[in-house]
Formats: sequence, C-alpha cells, structure tokens
Amino acid sequence: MATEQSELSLTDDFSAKVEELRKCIGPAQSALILTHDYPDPDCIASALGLAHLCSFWNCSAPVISFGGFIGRAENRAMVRFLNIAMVPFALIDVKEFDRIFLVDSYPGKGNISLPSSVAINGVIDHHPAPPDHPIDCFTDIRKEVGATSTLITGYLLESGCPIPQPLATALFYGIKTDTGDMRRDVSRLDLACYKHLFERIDHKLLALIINPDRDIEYFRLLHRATESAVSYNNVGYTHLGNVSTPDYVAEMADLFHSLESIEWMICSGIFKNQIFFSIRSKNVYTSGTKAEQLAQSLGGSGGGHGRAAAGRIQFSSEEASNKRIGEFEIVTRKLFDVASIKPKKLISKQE
Ligand SMILES: [Mn+2]
Repeated sequence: MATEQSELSLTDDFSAKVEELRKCIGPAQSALILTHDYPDPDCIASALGLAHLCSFWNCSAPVISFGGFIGRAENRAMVRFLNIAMVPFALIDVKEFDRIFLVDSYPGKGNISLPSSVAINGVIDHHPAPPDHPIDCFTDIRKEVGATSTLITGYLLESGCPIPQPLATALFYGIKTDTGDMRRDVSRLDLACYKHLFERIDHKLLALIINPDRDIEYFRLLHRATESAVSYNNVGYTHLGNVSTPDYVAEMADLFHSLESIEWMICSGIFKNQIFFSIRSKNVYTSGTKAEQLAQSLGGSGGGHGRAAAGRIQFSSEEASNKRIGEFEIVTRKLFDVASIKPKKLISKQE
C-alpha cells in the first residue's frame, strides 16, 4: 500500500494514530460502532470503514448501530444498495461489546443515543469537541477536515487495509455529501481522498444512490416548505411543521439555500416533541456557532461546521409546538440581526 500512501501523502500523524488505534482495537473480540442519531452518509460510511478495519485487525464481530432512523431517500438507498448492516440502538445491549467507538460525533453533543454513563473507547470526528467534555480514550478529532470519511480513508490506507468497492463507494459518497461536492469546509486531505476513491467506486451504484425514488411525502413537504418560506433581507427561513423524519429539515435547508438571492438559510421542523433545525451559509463561516447559540438559548443542543450546522430543542408534550416555534423564530431573528425586518415571501407567485 506504500504507493497509495505516497500518492495521498498522508501526514506523519496518521501513522502514529493508526498504531494507537490498532492497539486500542487489537485485543478486542467485539466492537460497537455508533453513529449519531438519524445518520447521514458521512457517519454511515465512517462506521462501515471502521468496522472493516476492526475485522482487518481480527476484531471479528463489529456491529454498526444508530439512534433514530434513516430517513433521507438517498441515505436509505445507500444502505440498501451497498448492503450495509446496521442495527437500531434500541436493540443493542452495550454490555455485550468489548469496545465502543463513536464516529462523526462526540459525547455530550446531544445527538447520540448512548447514555453518558457508558464508557467509550474511541472517537473519530471532525466536529469541534465541546471544551467541557474531555474524554479519556482514543480520540482523533480534526475540525479542519471536511468529512470523517476522509479520516477513515486515511486510517485504511495507512494501515494497508484493502478497501473493497462498496466501501470505497460509501466513503466517497460520505466525503461528497459532507463537503457539498467540495464546495464547503474542504481540506487538502479531503480532496486527495476524494480523488483516490473516485478510481475505486462503483459508479452505477453511486448513481442509484444519488437519484433514488422518493415517496410522496417528499413532494408534499417541498410544497409546504415553498409556501411557508420567508426572507429577512438575505436570511431565508422556512418551517416545515411536523415531519416524518428529521432528515427532511437538512434536506430542505440544502435545497432552499441554493436560491441565488440569499446568504443564509434556516429550516426547522417538528419531530417527536423536538424542534430540529438546520442552518446553511454561503460566504460566512459561523453556522456552527450560530446553531450552538440558538439551541443553547432555548435549552437545546446544536453545532456543526462553518457553512452547515444543525441542532435540536426538546419541549414537553404539554407545551404547544407552535408556541415553541414562535420563540424559536424570535431568537433566530435576533441572532441574525433581522428582528426589525419585515418578512417577505421567499418564493412569491410570478410578479
Ligand atoms: Mn461528518
């Protein structure tokens, strides 16, 4: 694999980290690899890659698990077409595993189902770690990298572990989606891994994943989002109401963010007594801090990257969701400095 490494020129810190991770996994028989709740392609691919590395290092029974469910049509297609075995966290007994790893997430972020009392053996992530949550285990957290799939690709290459075509396809798709096709939060390493994997993927399967069949709910929601979308100067906002999967919130944020007149797009939706929200920006790199501030001021949790971030805010079943959404809108407008701006319909009928 030496040629593959030199082609990518992985930095020296990969070799030290690979050794550290190998020692951490080495004596274990079983490993649980957890993604964040409502997993996206980057964490699914990362978990698949880490599971593959566990098997390569003789930890024979890695299990990938996740909280919530897989909602977005592309993500369901990814799991189906690449035959990725994943177990809902509700069916997992953590005591059955020698090792527990988190990918694309960090304890204390509020987006994993693992109870905080359960000890974790390793974390590989590219989100900034909360400063008040140090953990005593293997960690590799590089916030300058655009996707955890990039880090996992580095581990696989550095350790000399072969990458089968379905895994290459998953990792490529993970990098592709988290970086918005190399549009946002991209490092040199992301681009190198993206190019490296491109030669090794199943392009037909990738095309099926990118263009999945969609259920009618998607189109209903698209209509609702279009109707409710407003703008405050260059800040766009749409509320989806109740959604059958929180994934729609990120999906609609991405779609509406491509509208040429806006810099920011915020999308919210209600799912199981929680407000889920996503924030996107084009040229400003404070989406992550804005998501964190917004969630914290309403008792929730949030964060993310410079131009793509998300969060969620819990409310009790007795509280009316429209009251909480009203509060959410007020705090959001203050945060984006548009409290005194009158909303305009973002997509009006042709004038
Ligand atoms: Mn990610």
